[in-house]
Amino acid sequence: MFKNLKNKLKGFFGKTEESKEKTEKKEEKKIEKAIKKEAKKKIKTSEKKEEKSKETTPEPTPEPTESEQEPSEEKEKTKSSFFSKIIKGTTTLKQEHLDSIFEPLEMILLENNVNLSTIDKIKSNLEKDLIGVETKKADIEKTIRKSLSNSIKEVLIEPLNLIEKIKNKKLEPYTIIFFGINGSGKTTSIAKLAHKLKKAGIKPVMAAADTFRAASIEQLKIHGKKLDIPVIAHDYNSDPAAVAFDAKDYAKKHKLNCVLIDTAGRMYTKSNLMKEMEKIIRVSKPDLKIFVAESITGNDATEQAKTFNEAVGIDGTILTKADVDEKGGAALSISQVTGKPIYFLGTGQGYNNLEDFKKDKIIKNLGLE
Ligand SMILES: Nc1nc2c(ncn2[C@@H]2O[C@H](COP(=O)(O)OP(=O)(O)OP(=O)(O)O)[C@@H](O)[C@H]2O)c(=O)[nH]1
Ligand SMILES: [Mg+2]
Repeated sequence: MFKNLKNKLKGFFGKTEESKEKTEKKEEKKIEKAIKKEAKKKIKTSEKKEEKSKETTPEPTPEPTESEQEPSEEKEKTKSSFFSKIIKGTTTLKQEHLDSIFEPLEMILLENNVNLSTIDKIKSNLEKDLIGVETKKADIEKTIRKSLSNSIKEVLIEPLNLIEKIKNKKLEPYTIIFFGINGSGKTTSIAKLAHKLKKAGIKPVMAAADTFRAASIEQLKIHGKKLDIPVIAHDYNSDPAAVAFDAKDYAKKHKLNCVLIDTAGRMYTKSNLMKEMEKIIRVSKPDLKIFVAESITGNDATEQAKTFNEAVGIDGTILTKADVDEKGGAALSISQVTGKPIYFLGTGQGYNNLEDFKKDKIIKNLGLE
């Protein structure tokens, strides 16, 4: 995840590195020239002395060739780096400095699926953090890097410890419902989470409340068999709300701690399907409503999160297929747009490929630590 965004940010900051190298080389050249000039002068004065003693007319001092001339101020300007163009010596950062810094950064973020409102939020965080700050030219890269890292951390939302929350619910089983568009990774994520919970000493049950898609019930039953976790199912085309209700009932009777409800993939634009979703929620009274989205779909995933949130209210997101997403902007955008945490990242097809969402890890993946 973030491979592309990380490289772009590296390039953005790398410009100062490049400039450091250039400046050093320039300095070396200057010294070399100064030594050569000094040597020439010495030769000339000794020649002059010789000539004077011979009482002949001295030769005119030759003009330095173009390559020997000191670089003009204009040349210095065009050669200077992106950041050093903005900062001279020690500078107190102002809005216009921030605007120049943000212009290329905005392009990088846009190209990597960060949506506009999230970019605005990062920008305003950067402004809050940097305007009025006194920085030296030599420290500017570090200052901006740190501030960008803080700005992104402010946009990302980490969840509370889900395992603790489930364990702390004593009287009733903790109920989680999963929804999202077709093929986003709901069923696989439920199986991965069930496996994680079981490893943590929690006893889950899975509810096959996708009674619509062919083979969906068998798919969940296969996971249940492999993981040795019970699955509650009715027939195809039966009422999904009734399946969820029965699974909860089964959990209570068998003293299981957690119910994981799978639902059919639905387009958020279909109002009848969203109404059905509302009914399942009303009947199962979940503690947590998890929206499942594919990270690779970028701004589409962000748009879905917004619409699902408005329709049924989401408590958090699982972002799947992060293993095949090189951009990663959806993680930033979905957090910002919904104001709800990302619980997990799906990082592959195996049962262990469900990573806790940690801000520090994201910052590390972005190369911004
Ligand atoms: N690489 C990768 N593949 C994943 C991940 N999560 C799910 N998949 C794959 O995505 C495909 C769809 O996953 P499902 O879990 O069936 O998706 P769904 O949302 O339940 O699909 P519907 O029930 O048809 O709406 C499967 O081939 C999964 O193996 C992930 O994190 N990484
Ligand atoms: Mg499914």
